[in-house]
Amino acid sequence: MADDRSDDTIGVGIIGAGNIGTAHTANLARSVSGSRVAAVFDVDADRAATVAGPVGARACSGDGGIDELLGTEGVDAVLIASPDAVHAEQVRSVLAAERPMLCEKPLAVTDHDARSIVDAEVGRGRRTIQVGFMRRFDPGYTALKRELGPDGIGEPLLVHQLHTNTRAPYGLFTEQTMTNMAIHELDIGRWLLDDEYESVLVLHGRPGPRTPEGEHDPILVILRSASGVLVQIEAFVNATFGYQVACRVAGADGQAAMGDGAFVTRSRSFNRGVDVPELWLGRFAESYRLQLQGWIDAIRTGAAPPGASAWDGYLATMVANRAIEAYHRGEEVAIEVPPRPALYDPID
Ligand code: ISE
Repeated sequence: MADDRSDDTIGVGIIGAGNIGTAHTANLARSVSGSRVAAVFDVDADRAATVAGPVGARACSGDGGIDELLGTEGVDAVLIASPDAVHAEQVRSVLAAERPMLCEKPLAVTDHDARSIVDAEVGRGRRTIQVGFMRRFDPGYTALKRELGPDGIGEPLLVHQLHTNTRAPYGLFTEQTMTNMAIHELDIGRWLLDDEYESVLVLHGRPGPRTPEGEHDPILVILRSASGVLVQIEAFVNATFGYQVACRVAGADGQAAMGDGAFVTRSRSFNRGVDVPELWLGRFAESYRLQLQGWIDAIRTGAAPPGASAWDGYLATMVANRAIEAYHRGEEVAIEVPPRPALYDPID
């Protein structure tokens, strides 16, 4: 039960009962050991109740915002799965309430907000924020990363990343393509290469037929890393055929590619093919579960959060904003990465 303190499980308060909040709730309640869902907040009271009810959690809504959730007994940690625009403000409240948190990407929409979160965490002297870049836990991406380097394909020279969404349910805004969708690619590129970006250029061609006036889709985001690797991202939001993520790295001694994961290839009636998922929840189901398990285990053992840090979240947001600038200016824009605070030094 939500307020049963007789065990040592971590009680999680979920903020946001939409698609991803619902998926995280089910995972924490059923597939992640050492956790339970203590409370669920949503601005829509019915939605909060629908998600909280089946897992025996308290449903919170109403004028107090997330204060009721933060004040609920047994909320030891918080998972932020609300709309992007309110992440920064909620992260600050959870920091003030001194709870460890997993914040869905993006950490914040603006550089200024993301940086102020980093500064607040540094001021507290302890890492308590993890950002939901779940691909870092994906068996496909982790296998791809192992291929890079002297024992695999040699020095990486070029990275091609492909990312499609079936549709844009809340409207298509090119700036949002950067901060909500392509931001996964920006993060995974840095992580794969262990490198920072130095410049970004955004190209667009003829917009697809479902693109609103003044916006662009698909787009190409082209980055150059500090060590000289080119990273090219194809981001297509209204791709209609389904959800797809793929990555190919060309190295000095070979190439490594990662596609859709282990989907079944079906041969029938003189035809061979695979199903394409509609959404990311299926493609990345195992990554979401592993991400949550790692987060909960770290809280239980007092270890630092194992995934993307607030610093990684800040850099992803900062680079997405330089990409927005490059898109509007129609030219290559320099990316300046400030010195990393010692709090985020890698732990061996
Ligand atoms: C969505 O917002 C996500 O966060 C998914 O992880 C991503 O793959 C998708 O393209 C985004 O639209």
